[in-house]
Amino acid sequence: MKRKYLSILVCPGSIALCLIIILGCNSNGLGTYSGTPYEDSVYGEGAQIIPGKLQCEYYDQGGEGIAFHDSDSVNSGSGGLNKADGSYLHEFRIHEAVDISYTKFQDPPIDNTPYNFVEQEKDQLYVGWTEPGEWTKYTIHVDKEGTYDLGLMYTANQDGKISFSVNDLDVTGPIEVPSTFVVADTVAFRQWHHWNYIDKLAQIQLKKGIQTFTIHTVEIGSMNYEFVNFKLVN
Ligand SMILES: [Ca+2]
Ligand SMILES: [Ca+2]
Repeated sequence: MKRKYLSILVCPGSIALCLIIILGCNSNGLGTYSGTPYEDSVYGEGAQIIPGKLQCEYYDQGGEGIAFHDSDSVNSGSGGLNKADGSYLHEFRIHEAVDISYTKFQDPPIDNTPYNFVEQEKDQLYVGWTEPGEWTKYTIHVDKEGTYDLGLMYTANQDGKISFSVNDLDVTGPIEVPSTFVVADTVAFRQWHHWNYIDKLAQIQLKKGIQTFTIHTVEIGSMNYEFVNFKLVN
């Protein structure tokens, strides 16, 4: 909910009315940002709590240019690769442009190959089909002020680069994300499905309270983002 304030001051010694118009002061403390935490019938906890795991698929509500930027207007995962069938996993944010899929454990394997660098779980939603210039934004509730290591659960078809912003300020610059390509895997599409976790991709400072966090795909893309772990180090 937005509150707008209009203050009119009569300046001493002047016939002019000084109008101080403070527009767009959002009651959530995020200035002019109009996005809101994601919620649906399964997830209703509001802003994601830090420290903890930030689920990449729960980027804010608010649409293109506000809560995310995507290169096209369709979801290549939900309703695309994963045909609409009434299920939560196949229809998750189906009408939004951000491309979302989920980890599939099956035979023959997809996300459950021996080529995973770390153990992964099934049915984990993730943001995929990423391209340079795309981003997703999250309202976060930072419970403890301090220094945080950021860990990333991801796949990368090639070496890529991402960056992170807090309250729209770039706090990391471009960060290299190592490829998870495995030559020994001869199934071409699975080069997007070798999961890896880096526990200290970046280190950032966070103040306590409600703020925004943004994941930017900077170079190459073709990365899948499952979650970002915020670990308080001091
Ligand atoms: Ca898309
Ligand atoms: Ca996830």
